Amino acid sequence: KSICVVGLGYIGLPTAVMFANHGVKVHGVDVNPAAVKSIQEKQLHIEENGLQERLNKAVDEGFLTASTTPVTSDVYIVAVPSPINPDNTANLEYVRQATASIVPFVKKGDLVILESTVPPKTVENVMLPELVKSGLEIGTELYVSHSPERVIPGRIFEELVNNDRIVGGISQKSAELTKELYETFVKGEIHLTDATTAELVKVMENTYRDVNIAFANELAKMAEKLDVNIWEAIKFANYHPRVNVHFPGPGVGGHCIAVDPWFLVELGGEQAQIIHLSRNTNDSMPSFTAQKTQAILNKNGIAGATVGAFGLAFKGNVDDMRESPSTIVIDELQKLGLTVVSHDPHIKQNKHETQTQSMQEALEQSDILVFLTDHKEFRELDPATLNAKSKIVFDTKNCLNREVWEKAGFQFHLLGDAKN
Ligand code: SAJ
Repeated sequence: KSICVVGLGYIGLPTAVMFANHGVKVHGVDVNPAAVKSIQEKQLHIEENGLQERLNKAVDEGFLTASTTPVTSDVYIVAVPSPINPDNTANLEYVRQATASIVPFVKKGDLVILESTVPPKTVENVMLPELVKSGLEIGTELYVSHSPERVIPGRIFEELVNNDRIVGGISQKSAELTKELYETFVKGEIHLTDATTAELVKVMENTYRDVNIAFANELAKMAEKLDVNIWEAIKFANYHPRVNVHFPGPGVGGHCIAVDPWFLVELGGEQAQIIHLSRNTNDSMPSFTAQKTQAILNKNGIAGATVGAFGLAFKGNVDDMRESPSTIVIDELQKLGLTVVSHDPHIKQNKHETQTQSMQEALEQSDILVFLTDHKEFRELDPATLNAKSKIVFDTKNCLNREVWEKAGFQFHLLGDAKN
C-alpha cells in the first residue's frame, strides 16, 4: 500500500517517517514549500527527539518523497492544523481544503484518515461533503475514518508506537482497514468505534487535562493566600491512589490543550460551564504571573526594572512557541511598564517581538530572573556559578531547587507559594 500524508507538521511528519521506516511508500504533502524542501533536503523544520535519524533513513532508502500537491495513493492521511479563530470558534478550513485537495486522486477501495484533532462531527459535516464529490460511495467504495494522534511532543516516537489508539470509522470496514494499517508500527492496542465517538474522545482527553490544570492553578492562587506551598500539597494529595492533580504554572499553551476545550465550549454552549471556566482560569495565569513579578519587585523597592524572562517555548524541552503563555506573560509585564529581555535555548526563531538574548546577556541585564518554562538547561543551572546582575529569582514551574538557590544567595520566589 502507498500512503499520501497531507500536512507535514508536528504530527504528519513523524507519522510519515514512521510508516516509511517500516517499508511503506509514503508521499508527504504540504502547502508550505519550505516544509517540502526541508524533507527533500533532510533539514528539519521542527525539533523532535529521534526525528532527524528517522527522516534521513526514510529519504535515503527512497521510502519518503514530498511535494506541495497530492499524488495518487491507496491511503490518504490528513494531518493539518485545526486552530481556533480569534473568537474561539473552530477553524476547519485547513481540514476542508486538505480533503478537497485529495478528491481528484481517490479511487474505489481507497482509505481516507483524519489525524487532526477536531470538534465532534467534523468528519461527517466537513470531510464527507467534500469526499462525495469523488462520486464514490462513502463507507463501501471509499473508506473514511478518524484516527486521532495522542502523542506528546518531545516523546512522539515512543508514544506513536506504544500508546493505545482510538480509531473511529464512518463504517465498520473503514475502522478495520485503519487498524490494519496502523498495526504496521503501533504496539499499543487499537480500539475501534465510530468517527464521532473518536472525535469526542480525543477532545475529551485534552479537555480533562485543561480542567485539571485549571483546578491546580485555582488552588495555586489560593495557596498564596493560605501561606501553603501548593506543590507540596499536590504531591501529598497525589499519594492518594485515586487522586492525580496536575500542576500550576504561568498558563497553558501549545496547539492542543489550550485549543481543543474551545471546540466543546462552541458545541456545548451553556452546558460546557466547567470547561469554559477552566479555559478562563488558565488564561488568567499569565497576568497573575506578571502581577506577582511586579509585587516582588515592589517589595524589593526596584522601580523601572528589566525582567529576564527565561523560556519562550510553550513547555519544557520543545522548540514550539505556539500559544505559549510566556509570550502573554511578557505582554502583561510590558503593560505594567516593565522592560523585558528573554532567553530560550530551544527557540531558534523568536516569534515574539521582544528581544532575545544569550543566557549570559539576559542574566547581566535582568533585575529579576523569571523562569517560565521547565527546560532541562534551566533545571541544571548551577546558581553558585551564575554571573547574574540580580539575586532575585521567580520560579513559575517549580523547576529549580529552592535550597540550592538560597544557599547561593538568591531570594527565591515560587508560583503557588507565598513564602518570601
Ligand atoms: N501544563 C501545566 N500543568 C501540567 C501539565 C501541563 O501547566 O500539569 C501546561 C504545559 O506547560 C503546557 C500545556 O499545559 O503549556 C500543555 O502541555 P501538555 O504537556 O499537557 O500537552 P501537549 O499539548 O504537549 O500534548 C497534549 C497531550 N494530551 C494529553 O496529555 C491528554 C498529548 O497526548 C496529545 O497528543 C497532544 O496534546 C495533542 O496533540 O492533542
